[in-house]
Amino acid sequence: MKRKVLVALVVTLTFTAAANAGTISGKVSGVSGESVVYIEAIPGKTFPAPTAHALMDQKNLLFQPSVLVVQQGTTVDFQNSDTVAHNVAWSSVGGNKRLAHNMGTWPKGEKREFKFDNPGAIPLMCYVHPEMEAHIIVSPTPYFAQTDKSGTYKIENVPDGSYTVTAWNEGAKGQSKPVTVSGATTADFTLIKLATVGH
Ligand SMILES: [Cu+2]
Repeated sequence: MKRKVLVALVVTLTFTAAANAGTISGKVSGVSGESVVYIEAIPGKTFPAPTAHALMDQKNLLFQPSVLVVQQGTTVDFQNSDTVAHNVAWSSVGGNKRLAHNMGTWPKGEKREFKFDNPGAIPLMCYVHPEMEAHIIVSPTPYFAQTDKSGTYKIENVPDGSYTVTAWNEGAKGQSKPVTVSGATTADFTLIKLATVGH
C-alpha cells in the first residue's frame, strides 16, 4: 500500500516537472540593437539538427535579417532577391579563421544553401557590396533567443539545470556566465562595447 502511494507521488512529480519547463529571461544592456542569448553546449547532451531551413535574404542591397540565430546543424538558404548579383562569404566562424568560406556570387532568383555545423558568430559579407553585412549566430543548443531592441529576451522550455549562457552583440565583447535554471529564472547581461575606430 505504501509503495503504491509512493509510485503515484513520483508519477505526479514527474508530470509536474515536465509541464513546468523553465525559462531564462532578462535584459542585455550596455549595447544598442538586437543581441542574441543562448545556452552553450551541455556536456553529455546532443540535439538533433532541425530539418527546417532558415532563410537569409539579400534584398534592397541588404542582408535580411541583419541578425539570424539558428541551432547548430541548421541549413540556411541564401537567397538573392535583388536584380544585381550578390556574393556571400565569411571570414571566420566563432573566431576560427580556418572556417572561412566563400559561397560564390549568384544572380536574382537563385538560392544556395549551407549547413552550419560549427557553433559561434559568423560575420557575413558580400564582396560585390562591401557595405553589406550581417551576422549568423549558430547556437550549440536549441535554447536561444534574440532580444528586442530594448535588450529584453526570453528562452522558453529550458529543463531545470546548470548551464553556461552566452550573450552576443555585434558591437560588443561576448559574455558567458553560469546560470542555474529552476523554473522561471532571470539572467541579465551588461556587455562592454568594442572600441570603435575614429570615435
Ligand atoms: Cu551584394
